[in-house]
Amino acid sequence: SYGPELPVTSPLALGPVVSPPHTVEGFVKEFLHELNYGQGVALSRSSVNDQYLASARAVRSYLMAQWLETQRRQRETQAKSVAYLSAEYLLGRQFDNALLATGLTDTVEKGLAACGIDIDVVRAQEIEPGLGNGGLGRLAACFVDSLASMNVSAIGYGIRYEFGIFRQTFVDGRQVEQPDTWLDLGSPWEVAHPENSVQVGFGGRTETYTDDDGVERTRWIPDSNVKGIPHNYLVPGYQNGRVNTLRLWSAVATQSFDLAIFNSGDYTAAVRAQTFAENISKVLYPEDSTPQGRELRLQQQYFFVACSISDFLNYVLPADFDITKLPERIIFQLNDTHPVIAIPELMRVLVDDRGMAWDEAWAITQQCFAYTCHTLLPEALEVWPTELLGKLLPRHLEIIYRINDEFLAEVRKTFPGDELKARNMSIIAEYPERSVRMAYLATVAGAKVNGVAELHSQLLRDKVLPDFSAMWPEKFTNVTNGVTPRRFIKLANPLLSTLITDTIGVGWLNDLERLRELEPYAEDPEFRASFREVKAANKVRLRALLEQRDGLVLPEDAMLDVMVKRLHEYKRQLLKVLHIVALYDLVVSGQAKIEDITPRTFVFGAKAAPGYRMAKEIIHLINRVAETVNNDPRVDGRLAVAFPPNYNVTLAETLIPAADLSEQISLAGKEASGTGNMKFALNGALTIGTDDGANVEIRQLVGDDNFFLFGLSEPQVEELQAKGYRPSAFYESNESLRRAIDLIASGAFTGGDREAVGPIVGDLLYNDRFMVLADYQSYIEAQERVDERYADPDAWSRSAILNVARSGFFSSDRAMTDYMDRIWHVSPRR
Ligand code: 8GP
Repeated sequence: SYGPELPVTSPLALGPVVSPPHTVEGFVKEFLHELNYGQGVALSRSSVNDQYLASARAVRSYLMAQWLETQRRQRETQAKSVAYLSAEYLLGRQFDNALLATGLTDTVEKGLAACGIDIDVVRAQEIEPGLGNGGLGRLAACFVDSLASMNVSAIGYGIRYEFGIFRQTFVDGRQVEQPDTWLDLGSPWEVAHPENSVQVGFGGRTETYTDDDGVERTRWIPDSNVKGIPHNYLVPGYQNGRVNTLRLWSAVATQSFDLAIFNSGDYTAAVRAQTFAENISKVLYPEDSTPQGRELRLQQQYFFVACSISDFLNYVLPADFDITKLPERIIFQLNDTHPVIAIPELMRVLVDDRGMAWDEAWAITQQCFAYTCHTLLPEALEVWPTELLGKLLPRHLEIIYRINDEFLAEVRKTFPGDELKARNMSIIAEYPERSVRMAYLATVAGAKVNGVAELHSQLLRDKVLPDFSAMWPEKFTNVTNGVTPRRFIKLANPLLSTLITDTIGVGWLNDLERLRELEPYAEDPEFRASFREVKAANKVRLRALLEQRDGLVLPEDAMLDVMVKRLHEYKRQLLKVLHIVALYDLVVSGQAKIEDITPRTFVFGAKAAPGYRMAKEIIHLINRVAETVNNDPRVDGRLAVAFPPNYNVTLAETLIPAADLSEQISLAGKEASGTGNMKFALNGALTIGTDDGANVEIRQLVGDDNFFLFGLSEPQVEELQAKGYRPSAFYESNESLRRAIDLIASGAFTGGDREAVGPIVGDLLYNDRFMVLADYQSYIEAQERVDERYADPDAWSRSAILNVARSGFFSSDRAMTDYMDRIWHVSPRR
């Protein structure tokens, strides 16, 4: 029940909830109220953290009224909604985003100043919620922002991890992970609703029984339960009055401990249930593209989707909702395979709990899900051993088996006599162990399957799911990723935003194709000069931040060449290292005069999965190269390498606007899309990149002249692989490459220690799965073209401006429009 109908008679209690006035006085009053009555502290005695928490809560009050109104309207219209199911949301800081959405930035700045508080100090106090690993989690955050900003009825569901992505530190150049204690100083942006908690079962067994109508049914009898508590995050649209919900679940025990066992003295046993439960939302799996952590990860996945489905059916939908109409009210978008266990869960709820016939439930389920794949690496496609699944979720395994049986019958009908086809397409794999292929399950059950860039969607159809795309060609579609211009242009790059608005007027922030209107200004010397001033100022801002954050001092007036993304072999940070080492070698061997080298500062940002050995070796090598190059007087600061630890959304927001060159150098066919590539282009960096992921579309849009393409194409990669790739052949035939590798191998960067670089050198020469050596020469030549262009500031600025002007397509608003048209069939509210 949701509060009394009667006898509340006061107009204050009955009227719509009103937000505090949008004035400096209004804010100050709210702020002091939060400080005094929320934090329980006087202004004169308040800490920076008190001030931050009170400011955040005061700003939240403004959103609250809109949030309640958004929900009221949704209950009234019962419009079809999107539920985005994602195990990760890499949100970034909330404070500035909330100020932007509410239009309160100046008001709050003045209000705090009136209280003697510097808003920048308050800003800096916020710890970003790092509830994601990389691209996939950040994409989810961009999408919920766009959905709210486009006035789409949507809800995000996920997990409220107590510890987000680890905090990266370097010790002797090696990555050391520290826990991310983001909740320690309070979490002002969330509203917990324990009264709306949901109970979720695990383990146990199933049994059949005959119901009152004489129908044979199955039920699941779990042997343990966990309670999910919803924490609501407010997702404000950009100055449009809508505030959507991001609902993150945290797990607690159903009874915190067994009092009888506790009294008997066995304390550990008494809290075991509690430990089991609380572990579920304890920590984000710090992996990107390779599934490890087994049982707990599956528990997390089931936990959050079971909570979410129950929440939607039982709380969000009206009590008298006709469940057969479910597809008219909801589409669940599966963000990769992590939430795919939602499919058998919905079947279980419909068939076992709600008594629906199997066929009807299946028809409904097939309309309620759509699946997005974010990878092409085979090792990243999740499979769950049936033994584990059966132990943890016995009923779900039965349901998956039945889905598979019926599906295989269809396959045999479509491809008669082709038993191999049936085996290849089976949701159940038999080797190396019997397991469930989650991507197949999602494809069979989903109304649509999409990749995240044109090339990726094509390869998904041709290479990963060819039999499925032959069987159901219309199921497959593409939606190229996008990024939110609110966070990644307006907030991250206020100077560029002002320049754009001064030039083309307002309105581009939620209609990003309007950036096209900048195109003619690429030819305008005055505009180019202003554009360069913005870039220069952003570099100053970055220098100040890195000095204060990490004690790193960057040289002035150098090209800023940036590679930020997760550390993975396929992304080829090593290729970047080889380029740096080759330049360094030119200088120290006397082959080039130092004055002839374009001054460049190379910036890396990258976390490696803690269990990914080679990735950690590469981090170590980058740090060693940085140390050597930065301290060599012969280089004279003209080449410098900076590797600030703990790259995250907050750092990206200062780093990307300062960049001149964006490194997008994955082996063709391996990067599904990339989204950093889009952020750089939108902020006026030029890309050096392979024909991979969304780079392909960036290049098509910005034009070949404004993009430095290099490397093998995907078909060429395939061809070389088929022919038999021998990296050592490239080593032997390319002097610059050989010298660079030899220099590394000699221990020149590791204090003479050759063993420290052994694994990397050995792998490059004898394995090189991602063809670093094959693309080396082409990369070096492209970098020479970069230097040439950079030597002509007007030519460079022209290209940079055209990058901005022609990248409006990469707004996540456009991506949402594509999802709405091609997959969800929902429209924005008026
Ligand atoms: C990433 C892709 O690597 C990146 O290209 C893409 O831009 C991003 O998703 C958003 O679509 N993929 C993953 O993070 C990923 O696949 N993670 C694990 C589930 C395997």
